[in-house]
Amino acid sequence: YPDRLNCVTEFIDRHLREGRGGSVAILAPGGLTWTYADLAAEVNRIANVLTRELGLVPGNRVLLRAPNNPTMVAAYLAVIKAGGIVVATMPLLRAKELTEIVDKAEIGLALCDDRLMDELAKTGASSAFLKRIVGFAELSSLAAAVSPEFAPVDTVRDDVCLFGFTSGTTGKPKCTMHFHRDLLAICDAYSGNVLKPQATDRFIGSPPLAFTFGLGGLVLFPFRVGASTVLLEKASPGDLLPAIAEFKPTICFTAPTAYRAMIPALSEHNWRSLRKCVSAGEALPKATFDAWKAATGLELMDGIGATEMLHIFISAPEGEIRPGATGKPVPGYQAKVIGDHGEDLPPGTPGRLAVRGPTGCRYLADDRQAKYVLAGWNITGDTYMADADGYFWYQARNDDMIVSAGYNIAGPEVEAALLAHPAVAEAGVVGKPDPERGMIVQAYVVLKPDFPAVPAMAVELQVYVKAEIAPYKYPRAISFVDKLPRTETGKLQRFTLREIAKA
Ligand code: 3SK
Repeated sequence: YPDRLNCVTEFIDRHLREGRGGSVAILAPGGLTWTYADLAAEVNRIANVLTRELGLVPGNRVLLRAPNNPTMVAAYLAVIKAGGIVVATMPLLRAKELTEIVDKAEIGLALCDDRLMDELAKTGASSAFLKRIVGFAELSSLAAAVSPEFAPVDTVRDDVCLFGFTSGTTGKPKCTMHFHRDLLAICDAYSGNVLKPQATDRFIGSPPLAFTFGLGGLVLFPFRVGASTVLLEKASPGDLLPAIAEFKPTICFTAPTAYRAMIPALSEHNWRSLRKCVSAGEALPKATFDAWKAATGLELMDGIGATEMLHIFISAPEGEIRPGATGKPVPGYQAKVIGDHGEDLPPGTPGRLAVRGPTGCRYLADDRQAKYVLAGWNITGDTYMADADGYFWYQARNDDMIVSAGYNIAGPEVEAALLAHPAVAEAGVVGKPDPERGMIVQAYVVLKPDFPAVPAMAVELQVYVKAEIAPYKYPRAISFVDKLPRTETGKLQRFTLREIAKA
């Protein structure tokens, strides 16, 4: 990429320069449609407000708080175009969590959807940093009064433009920093080589834009190629299928649990516009891959990414998908499996996943940097196995390994076995302290409607798992629950289950 680069020019201005200003960029429920020219004008107006009315100077951090909607996207790109650093936050965060972000990132200005103002106002009252909160209604009226022209601030490719916060599944937030060039790199590496979208594609999906999975899948990948995106404020599995029927998207981004949840209702909606379905954010159980394929004929495109890496770095394009494997390193990235002392492990041996490529981890002022990046390799915290053909097979998060009576048991493998049983809707498996075995395998199971949560069902599941995988891995304890604890992005919170198991 050129040394002087403001990435927003590549996502928007280039389309206008090359005659695509009239192409549709954004659609949303209620009939809203913005062309690239409409989006450019909106971004420019907000950038003018930021720099002229709100005093933004390059390098300032701006917090965004909104559901996935067009103003959120315009504000996002406006902050970057104006040389600022965007810090998008999950809509469900509470004041305490918002304050941690504001204080860590030293944020002085926030733009907030008016419906989500309450919690942020509490943060504003308590934080020494946050000086100004502008609601979207006020932002729109300020924007209406300024020019729709704005020259991008002359940033360089290694200027930071995005802070991505991740609490992962552990609960202690970390702030990752990403450059202008990183936002293009994920489009050109993963999307360009694996997803291969075209300008005629229409994207849809559920991840919040504050999660970089959603930012890439619902904004950057479509805009890199001049395609369109459907933005849904509500995108539970129950909302997604009717939206797919209404907007006729071709590419869907969501988590494995959402694909699984949509299967029973597929026959009630017209989903047949879909060509490609990306599954990430959590490991894809083979049972879900098989069930989606049986129901739709489409092969889910699995991928593993990380907020630290910005987006997906292992996946497989159509035609090269191997069911049960995550895939191969995305072109431009390298991956390997290493042992406890950093030594390369041979194919077939599970170990720690190490990855490097055009994007990588840069935490803001955080000791955990030294643990995440070793000799230039990012250690993602996942246990993987590579096969002789170079495919990578997910085993577990490193801390999801259950050591029971000397056996190493990957919780997700037991979950996958449980999920293959017709009665199981969801499963979470963790270690439970045990005086004899050190740990035992404890499963939390959500049953499908009409299946009884009785002791005989627990026994049936135990017998079933023993027949599916090595018998020593079977869950010695099974609890039936109504739902599993998940992050806002759909990831299973195993640390919460571990706490429950310990109690
Ligand atoms: O796998 C993930 O959790 C992820 C994180 C950030 C961006 C993309 C993905 C798939």
